[in-house]
Amino acid sequence: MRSVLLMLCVAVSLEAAGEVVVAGREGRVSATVLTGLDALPLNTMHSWRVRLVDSDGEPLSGARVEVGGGMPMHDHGLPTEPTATETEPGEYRVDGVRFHMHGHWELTLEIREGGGSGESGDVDTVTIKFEL
Ligand SMILES: [Cu+2]
Repeated sequence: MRSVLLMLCVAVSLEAAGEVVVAGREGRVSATVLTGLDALPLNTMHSWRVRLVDSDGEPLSGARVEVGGGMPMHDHGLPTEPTATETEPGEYRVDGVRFHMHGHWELTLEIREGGGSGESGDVDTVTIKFEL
């Protein structure tokens, strides 16, 4: 099982204008990072913009997105607790992002069904990998 999971590596491809498309681990969601990953600021609070679509390419609206991540090689998480807010259908703004050192980082979006409270189904997890 573990080897299967490892083979389902996140596919990252470059799109036009520095946009990066990352497929979710389960293949149910695709995230387009609209914020240029090649010009991220160091030690500065900033926001990301991410567009989420479902497997049919339709905007994924109303999802609850939990943001995590860190530096896996340093075994530490993010120095802040970013939050995601939907600004238009399928487009989410991640606020409160700050990276405090150069190196290899990952930002993880755990995407769950929105609406209602309490338990709701996991939809997919997107891991965005980049160098700072
Ligand atoms: Cu580190």
